[in-house]
Amino acid sequence: MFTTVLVANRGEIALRVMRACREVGLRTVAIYSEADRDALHVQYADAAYLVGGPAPAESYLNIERILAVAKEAGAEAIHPGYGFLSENAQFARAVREAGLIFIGPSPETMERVSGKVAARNTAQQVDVPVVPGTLEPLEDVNDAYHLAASYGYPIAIKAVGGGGGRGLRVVHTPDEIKSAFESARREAELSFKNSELYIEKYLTNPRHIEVQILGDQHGNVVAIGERDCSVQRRHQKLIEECPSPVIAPAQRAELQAAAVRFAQAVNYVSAGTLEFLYEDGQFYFLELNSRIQVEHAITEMVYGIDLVKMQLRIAQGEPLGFTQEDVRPRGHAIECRMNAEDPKENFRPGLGKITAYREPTGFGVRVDSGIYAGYTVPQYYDSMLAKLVVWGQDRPEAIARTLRALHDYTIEGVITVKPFHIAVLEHPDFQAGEVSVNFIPQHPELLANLPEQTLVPVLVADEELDMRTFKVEVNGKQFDVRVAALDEPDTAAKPRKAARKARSAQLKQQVDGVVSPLQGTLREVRVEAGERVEEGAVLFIVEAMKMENEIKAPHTGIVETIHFAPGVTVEAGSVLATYKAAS
Ligand code: MV4
Repeated sequence: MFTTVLVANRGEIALRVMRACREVGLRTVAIYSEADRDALHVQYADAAYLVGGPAPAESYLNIERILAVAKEAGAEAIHPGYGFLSENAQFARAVREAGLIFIGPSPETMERVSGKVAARNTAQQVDVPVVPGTLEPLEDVNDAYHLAASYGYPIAIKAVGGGGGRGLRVVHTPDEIKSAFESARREAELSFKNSELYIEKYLTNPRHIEVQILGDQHGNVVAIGERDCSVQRRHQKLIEECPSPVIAPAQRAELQAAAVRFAQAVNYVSAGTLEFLYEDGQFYFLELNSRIQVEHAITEMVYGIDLVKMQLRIAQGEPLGFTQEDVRPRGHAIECRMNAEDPKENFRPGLGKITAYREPTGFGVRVDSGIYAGYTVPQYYDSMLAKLVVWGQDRPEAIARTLRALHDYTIEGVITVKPFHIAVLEHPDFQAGEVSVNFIPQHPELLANLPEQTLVPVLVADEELDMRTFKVEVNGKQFDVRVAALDEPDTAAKPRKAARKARSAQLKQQVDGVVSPLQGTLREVRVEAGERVEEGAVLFIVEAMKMENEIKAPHTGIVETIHFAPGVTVEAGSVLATYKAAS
């Protein structure tokens, strides 16, 4: 039995886990990085501990520090959320060796499913269909030639340690094999420190369908329906729905039975997901994800099961308490991931300060979010800010309600994928349920027709409010109260107010300058004051989310002033340079 849970994560999932803990009477401990001092999960937890610098390696991936905090805070169990350490068998083992409970499957199970070839073998042994392909890693490139000829082109070369599309190469003709094999091998070695490759027949237009499972510590396993996650870009899901519009009850029973056989073969405990490709009415096992997933909430809406609470109960040693016959779907649910990305710029992450924020509400609408008005999105983490999860009696009602909720959703100050979601949900192919993993590339007009999202330029780095913390005593109890001076007539506030007024006056005139569309670190300044620049010339490099972004001259002219030096953090909307007024 445990009474205190450390949540080794951040953002909406940390909050999601803590809410479940509260409901079952568990104390919660948050960890946070230096970039997350103002994050919601820190405010929500019963206790919060700083674990290190902003980089994930220093904080949310810092196993030693996390275990030390767990000990210090009196936590007896750790929930890893998704991402970060959630599928790290070494972490799960270290948690166990520290005498704590890892809320998830055993490290032995995680190791059994992380290798893709081993997982394919397990699937084959328990009669779960896999994509035609090899059941052993390739010896060399000659293997690849022979096997490709026997399966027929196109083929996929994949990394044994792979996932998320890395190390994946599609080969259409024999003369492409050698270079695809070599580059896949290099990428696999770099990404996974495992250069082993295998081959599958490439399915050209599949859907991505996944099955939710739950297993307890007494050998009981149930499957809780499927999710259709076909609307993706660069292997990042954007829209998911439950159930899949193409799976009828008989095939659902087949998929669920296959998932349960697989889970039992690997002694699966806790929540997990089996991923399948689905084409021409057939499903093929890809991999088992040994974590709670981002999109778990649509399954919760349709099946009425709190999956995170089940994870907590299972970790306490409780039996599932229901059987496969008790698992029945009701209605339809859709999730839209609310990412701070520009869909018109290849989904480039665009961060910044949330200037206005209002969540939709009403029947069937759930928002799991990690943000609030006034929050500055840090550049170090995933660009998903929140999830909109909507339930309807049937698919058309769920689509209509999701559209309504999207229109009711205000997020200002950062560019988001909201217009993309609206366009997909209004698209006749989506409404007909006709989607595949190639949906976005197959509909270039969808992105082309989206409205431009522009940020209001901010001339200077946004000044901080005059925040002061007072220690106060109320009814004999001490509190720290953080107070923002917004409109006081006293001495300190006056110049700030004046500065703000001057700035808004400048904004109204619209600045003729070069604006950074995203928050990040200014890496390079390639222009000097007084220089004449041509439209489209790269003037600045801003790094965010480990990606370098070129900031180009919006028009030809003479640059008069450069407002920032390399190395500083600039905000979304910051004017990096201004043009000389045309005379
Ligand atoms: C495939 C495939 C077609 N045939 N394997 C991409 C990431 C990894 N999880 C598996 N992926 C794919 N494997 C065979 N044999 C097509 C994809 C694929 C894909 C899969 C799921 C969701 C989106 C995708 C986008 C492109 C390709």
